[in-house]
Amino acid sequence: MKIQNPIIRGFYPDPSVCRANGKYYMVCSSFEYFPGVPLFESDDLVNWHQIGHCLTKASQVDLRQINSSGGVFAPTIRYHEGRFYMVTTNDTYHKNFYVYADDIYGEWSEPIFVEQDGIDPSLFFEDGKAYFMSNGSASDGKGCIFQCEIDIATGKRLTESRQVWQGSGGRYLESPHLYRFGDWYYLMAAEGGTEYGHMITYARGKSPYGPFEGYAQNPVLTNRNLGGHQSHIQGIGHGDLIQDEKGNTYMVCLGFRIQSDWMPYHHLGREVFLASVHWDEKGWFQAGIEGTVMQEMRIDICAKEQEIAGKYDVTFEKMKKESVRWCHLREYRQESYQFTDTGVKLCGNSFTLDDVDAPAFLGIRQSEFDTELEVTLSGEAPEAGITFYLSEDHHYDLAVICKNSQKSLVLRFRIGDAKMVVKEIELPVTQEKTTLKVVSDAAHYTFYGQCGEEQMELGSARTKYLSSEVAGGFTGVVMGMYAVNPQEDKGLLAEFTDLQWKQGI
Ligand code: 6LW
Repeated sequence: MKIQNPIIRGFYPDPSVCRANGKYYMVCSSFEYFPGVPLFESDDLVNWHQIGHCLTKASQVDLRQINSSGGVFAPTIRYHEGRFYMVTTNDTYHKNFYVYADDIYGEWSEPIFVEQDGIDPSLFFEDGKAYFMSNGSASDGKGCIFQCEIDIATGKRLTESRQVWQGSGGRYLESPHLYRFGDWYYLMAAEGGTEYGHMITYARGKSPYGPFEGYAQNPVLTNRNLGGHQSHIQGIGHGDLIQDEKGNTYMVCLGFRIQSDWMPYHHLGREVFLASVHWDEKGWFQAGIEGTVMQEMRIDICAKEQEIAGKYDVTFEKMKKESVRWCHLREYRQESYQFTDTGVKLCGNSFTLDDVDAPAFLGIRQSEFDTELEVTLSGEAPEAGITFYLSEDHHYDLAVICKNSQKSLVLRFRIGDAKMVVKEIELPVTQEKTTLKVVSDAAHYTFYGQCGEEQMELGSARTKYLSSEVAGGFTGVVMGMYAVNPQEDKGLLAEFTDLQWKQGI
């Protein structure tokens, strides 16, 4: 069938996938956002819906005051003897840990830490043994994959951490996953860095520790040689293999959509792509279309008609049913969010969007370039509004500020060290409600606000200043409703109603 990539759209990087009980489960990295590690379910690998998160309690992951793009890095999900395991790194503290759940819809365990350094940890189970691998540096300073056996009940290392593969020579060897297919063990990894040179490589050997022989045609999957009009999908890498019950093999991986030909910027984050895998008679595999990933691909897969996941309307009514999609910055402070029948009331604290902390922020990922958002804001919060947020240093805010009972409509851009108020308009004292509106395409956000009866265009900003190429980091744009309340006066609330965000219009 023909599928449309990405299969999960918006900021959901570093996918890992497993199969259990006739379904597929996928996890992605989440960095400073809480809850951590979004968890998806699928019947067919093509249509995915989010069912929750793996890290839902502060006791499982400490994200307090971590910089953006710190925190939860690439996770791996595996299913073994009736139990799901999710292993990841809190990069800010350089700690690898896993949590487990017997019921995929239930809560995950407290973290179990493993004393092996590196990022992108992964697990492989065989014959009563649990192998743990992550990336690291060899004694010569070059990247390599380390592996040890652990006691899966306690996380204790049972063997020394051994160097098992040094990759094919690309920089930033990461994302190792070990598999057994037939008589061979396959070690797959990413190289090149999660940028335009990103790629997936692999090697195979006769034992879980190798020695591993690299695939002669590495990289097995990359879009690094496709420029300009050849593909707007770039940065393909960091993948995981999965077999269906018939033994067909597929790969999920990350990639990103650049804005257009010759506009090598991406602001929607790294997203999830699907590619087919084909085996040759010697037991090596190829992936994708001649080793590349395209937006539209014919894949030999038996799936329901694809629902393009990013194309949905976000409304409060819809989000009541899909509340797993909301996210917060670093911490969830329950007292900050009061859901009502028609929307949400936010009680701000003293933190602003510029702080490396936990402002009142209710976010949802932007999943398409073309979007149209409208929301009505009322209440007496000192500052409240919506933000298109990449990091504490890069965000565009459209807000109502209330000072001495005088409300003003404010458009403010934060682009690194440049912080500017682009427009400030006093609102009539009789105006209780303000409609805020943002229209985006691949290149621009345009901001509108209501003053009296009039809806005014306040300004526009390029999307590229919220891209990883400009701002750095590993995240993508999240739209947040937020409030700031310097005196932390609990009576000063911001009420958001009538949210409508059409994506993929
Ligand atoms: C992740 C690494 C990577 O840990 O980016 O794309 C890092 N690959 O494997 C952060 O997502």
